[in-house]
Amino acid sequence: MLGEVGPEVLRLTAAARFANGPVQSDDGLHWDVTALHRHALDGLRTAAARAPGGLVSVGIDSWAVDYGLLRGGRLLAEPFHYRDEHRNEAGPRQVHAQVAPAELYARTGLQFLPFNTVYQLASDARLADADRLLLVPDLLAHWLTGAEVAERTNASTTGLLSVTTGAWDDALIVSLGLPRGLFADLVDPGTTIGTLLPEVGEAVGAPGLPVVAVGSHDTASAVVGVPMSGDDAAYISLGTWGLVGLELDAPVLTEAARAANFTHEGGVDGTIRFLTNVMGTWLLSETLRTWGRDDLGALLAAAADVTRRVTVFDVQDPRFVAPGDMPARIAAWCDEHDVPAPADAPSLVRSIVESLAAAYAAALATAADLSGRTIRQVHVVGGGSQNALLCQALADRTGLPVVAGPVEATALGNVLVQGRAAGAVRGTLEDLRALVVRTQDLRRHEPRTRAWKDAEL
Ligand code: LRH
Repeated sequence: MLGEVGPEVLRLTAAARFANGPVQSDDGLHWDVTALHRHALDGLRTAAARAPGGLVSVGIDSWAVDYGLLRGGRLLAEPFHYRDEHRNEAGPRQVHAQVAPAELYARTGLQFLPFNTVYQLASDARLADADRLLLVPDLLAHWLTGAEVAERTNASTTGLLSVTTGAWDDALIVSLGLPRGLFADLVDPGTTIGTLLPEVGEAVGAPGLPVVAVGSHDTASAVVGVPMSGDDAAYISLGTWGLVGLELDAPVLTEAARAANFTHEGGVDGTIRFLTNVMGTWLLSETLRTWGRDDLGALLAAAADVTRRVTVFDVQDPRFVAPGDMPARIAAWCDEHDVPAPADAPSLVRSIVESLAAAYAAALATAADLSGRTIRQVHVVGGGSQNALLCQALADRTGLPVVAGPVEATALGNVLVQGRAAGAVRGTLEDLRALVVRTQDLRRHEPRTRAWKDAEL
């Protein structure tokens, strides 16, 4: 994405878009990060050619938890993909035999997700050959600059960072038998990681371009781009996941928070994302993939016309995490729970939408209970914010206004942090978000029910 940032300007144009799917190999599910790197360089070349006064900097973000293992600066193999059912079974068992889940939570504040980096490492045979671990954005930054760093927001998703100090938890790393030298020095968003290696700068037409750390965890950048203010707003960063929660400045490390699986991920400017991972648009995209269709808009329009009551199923059932035939899995869930399975495509899509909205409403209620905050407004950002049927269902189920947008919150959060580092904009997150409000298209969905929690969940 090419971004333009100034005191009254915040604009993005896409320089390149490309697919990014899992690749199945004998030893498990992988990412094709080499292809991502190639596409990213193509995008950078296009952006550099289009930027009127040349590029000022580049910042990298991606999904969290996944990593490349290197030896002597070279990647040993394509990174594993976190949606691998088999790997996700083995890791937690091994780690919990060494350190109890309650202790992990007390030290790191991280929700239990079977694919947190700490669990993936426990079952990674390549570890013995590696001398460096870099999370995906850090790996790309390494290829661009030669530097090896660990950007702090994304590092917080490894399960190896202390929630109290924000530093690597050395004692935990040692007690899990992991080599401390594997983990690079931490850097904060806004820091310059390095400049493009001469051959990279030549190839993309931007010699000497600085690579600046941003919230390299996509959700950290997305939350920078949430047009919220005050402490009564909640957000849902809605992509393949629905990341539902609040921004806090102090952790809530209670047993209730652990039981509800609420996490404390590191945010930009030392903020804490107190949220839980709920299923996201993955259910819809895998359903369409199974059907061989790509007309989500038409299906949502048909789903909006469904007047029969549809089944609300548990979108958090682990069976929905891995790639596969979602319509069959949803039907199996309904059979097992003695409820009617949706009979046709529009009903199934409506059932997914209502089930997601119900899960988000429940997670918002839990976030409010656990933090003691009152939620008066819900922001939905990311690709899923374009799903008006879902946003309205959420407004109706919570009884709260839902503000949808921006769609590209992650890219906006990324360029805002770069813009601030370059001195093009100033201020706190509150100021950056005010710029989002002044410049971006937002859509408001008013609730059609009376009050919070009145709606049937
Ligand atoms: C969203 C996301 C989320 C993580 C998951 C692995 O893209 O980064 O915040 O939990 O991917």
